[in-house]
Amino acid sequence: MARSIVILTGAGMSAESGIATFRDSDGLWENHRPEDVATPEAFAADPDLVHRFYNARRRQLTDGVVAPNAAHVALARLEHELDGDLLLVTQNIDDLHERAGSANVLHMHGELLRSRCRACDSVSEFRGDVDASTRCPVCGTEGEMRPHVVWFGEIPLGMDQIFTALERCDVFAAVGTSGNVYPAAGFVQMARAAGAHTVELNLEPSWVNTDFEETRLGPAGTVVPQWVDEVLGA
Ligand code: BJW
Repeated sequence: MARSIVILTGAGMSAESGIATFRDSDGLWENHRPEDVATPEAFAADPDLVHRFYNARRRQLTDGVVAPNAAHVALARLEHELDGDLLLVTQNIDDLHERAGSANVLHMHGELLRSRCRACDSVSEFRGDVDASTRCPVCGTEGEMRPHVVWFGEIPLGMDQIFTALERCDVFAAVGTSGNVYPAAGFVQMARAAGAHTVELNLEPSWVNTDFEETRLGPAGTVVPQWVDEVLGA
């Protein structure tokens, strides 16, 4: 029977690829307070600090060291072999889902390899460092480029498409996300209200774990391929 699946991924998805999560003890925000780097106000107050934070993370993506792990590969396989449709909504700004072969990926919190011009609102691919003197490749304005990411207080991307998919799905799975940040943390409730089966795959139960009908605990690189085998075998 054809099925409709929505998968939400978070930082835990990429942890085994060597990309730090946000809130774990060795996470990205051990060294940076969120309000210092992940708000529009922080960027306005200290653009150099924010550019340095994102430049370092961008270099990690482009220096050839990080690569998709078994969980990314399994979700790409699920998309291609499923008799039905799959929307992969990721909160991650890395490109590891695409590198693993996933095609229907929605980056609701933006993408690290793209930058946005605050003067003309264009979004351009940027693989190198960005700083206060970077020119917009579209309008030529200097000093108005910012990371194409969604900070606290900003509206996540693709919400209409996500809400429509959640209303129609019959399976909703969340992988490696702590359930701290909304609206993503509320997707499970929307999917359940629409009648979907809901499953959490995580190293530890998330803040919204009790909203899920099923939980599978373990590293994403182990539990996601097992779950995908079961879904495709069913
Ligand atoms: C493993 C693993 C392994 C480890 N295997 N698992 C009060 C109440 C409710 C909401 C609000 C409120 N006050 C304000 C709000 C809204 C606010 C919000 O949620 N604030 C909270 C702090 C309360 N949200 C917003 O402002 C959002 N916008 C918004 O709401 O607009 C209004 C609107 C919505 C909808 C329609 C229309 C209008 C914007 C949020 C933007 C978040 N941005 C960031 C930064 C992005 C750029 C960047 O990457 O730098 O997104 S913050 C950061 O958190 C990042 C992440 O995507 C996001 C979620 O983090 P994630 O992925 O869950 O990571 P961690 O570290 O928290 O968890 C890791 C998990 O992995 C853990 O569970 C581990 O167990 C697990 N793990 N290793 C499997 N090997």
